[in-house]
Amino acid sequence: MFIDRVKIKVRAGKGGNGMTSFRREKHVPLGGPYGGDGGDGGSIIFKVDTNKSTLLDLRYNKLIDAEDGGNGNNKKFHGAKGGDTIVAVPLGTIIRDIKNDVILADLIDVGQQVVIAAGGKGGRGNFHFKTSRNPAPNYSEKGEPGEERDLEIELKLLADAGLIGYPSVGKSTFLSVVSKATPEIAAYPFTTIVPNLGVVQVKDGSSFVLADLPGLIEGAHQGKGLGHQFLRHIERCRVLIHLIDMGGEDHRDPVDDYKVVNDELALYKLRLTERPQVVVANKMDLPAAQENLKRFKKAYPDIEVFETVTLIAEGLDPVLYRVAQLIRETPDFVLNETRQEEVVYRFTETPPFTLTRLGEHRFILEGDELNRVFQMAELKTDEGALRFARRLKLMGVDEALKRAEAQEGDIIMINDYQFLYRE
Ligand SMILES: Nc1nc2c(ncn2[C@@H]2O[C@H](COP(=O)(O)OP(=O)(O)OP(=O)(O)O)[C@@H](O)[C@H]2O)c(=O)[nH]1
Ligand SMILES: [Mg+2]
Repeated sequence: MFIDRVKIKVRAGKGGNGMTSFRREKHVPLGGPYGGDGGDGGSIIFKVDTNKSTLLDLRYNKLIDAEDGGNGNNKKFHGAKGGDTIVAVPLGTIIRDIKNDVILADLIDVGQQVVIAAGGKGGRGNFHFKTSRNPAPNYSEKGEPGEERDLEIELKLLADAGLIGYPSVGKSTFLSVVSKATPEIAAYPFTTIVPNLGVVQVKDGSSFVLADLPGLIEGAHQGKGLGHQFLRHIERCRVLIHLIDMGGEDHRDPVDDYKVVNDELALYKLRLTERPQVVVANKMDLPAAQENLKRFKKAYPDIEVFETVTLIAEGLDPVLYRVAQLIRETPDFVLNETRQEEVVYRFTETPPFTLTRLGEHRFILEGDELNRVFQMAELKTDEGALRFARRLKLMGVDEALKRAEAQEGDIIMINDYQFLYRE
């Protein structure tokens, strides 16, 4: 099965909690803070694997997570780092964050890898918080939550050139004779139901990747219009090879076929008709071919037409030279998405918190950054709670509450917790 679009959730590992402990040894009567740091959580990393050609593996994997970091321990022992999870995907995979609608990665290089969700930092142990004013801090940090994202993952094949045309015109035969690829070839339409790729070595020393795509037909035959869903794989091709069955098998008219396929390309949004096309008159061995070609040239006098018999590999070299030349001359087509490599986002454009009044004496505080600070806070000790309060103040929460005219004793909710407001 060829799977080229899936939605999944990824959740990186949480950082381990920092430890609160004190040195207790016979010969050290007043031991200082001695709690170790938590280990960082594991990250989710996407990596190109050239042995993969579809996103099938991801289909059954709705949630991908990574290991949590270990908690810090006594005697300043650090918790273990959580293991990363490596997700292998085919070349040409695009990863989009659904919530923020941004492309996180466009994996277009062999071996390329990108951190898609970063593991949470380990919390710091209490010995980090030792100051001259507070030589024995009775709190430590909890681990930071790992990043969590909903992703849409899409595969767009990376080929320099793509074979297009009506069903049964000989596209797969073409690919099989110019490369080592072995696509299925048969005398019925829609033999090819998944794209095939092959590497073409041109005799001038250059080479390019060629995609054989399922046959295209008029949108009217939608039940059979398999090719349409594969059009987006053409988006990345610089050059199209448009194959025409000049023999007119299946009682079709090659002059018509050519127009119908181009019309279908135009219906698709992404400038497919602007790509240079190499027009190939195939099946020139069939009886009606010469006659049809004459009519074709009359109908399209300005088009350069290459004549081939792909079945016996005749006439192919001139086509390949031309394609290689056009690939060199044609710049990359900029898609309607910005291409970004190796980026990890922290979405700072969202405000650190929002404050909403729920009732006369009740407010709720929400937001990603606020939540992160809350998750890392150690609220069991007074000192820890105080530190949390200070961090909220730094974020501007106190200011916001004042502006919202909160009064002494009002209830402030964060997640499921309730705090009393005191100035
Ligand atoms: N006579 C003749 N037959 C050919 C030639 N090239 C291919 N064929 C035959 O045409 C039929 C279809 O060939 P394919 O290569 O499977 O065609 P396709 O365009 O990939 O077809 P779909 O995948 O179904 O869209 C097969 O029976 C081939 O043997 C040719 O140059 N001359
Ligand atoms: Mg085919």
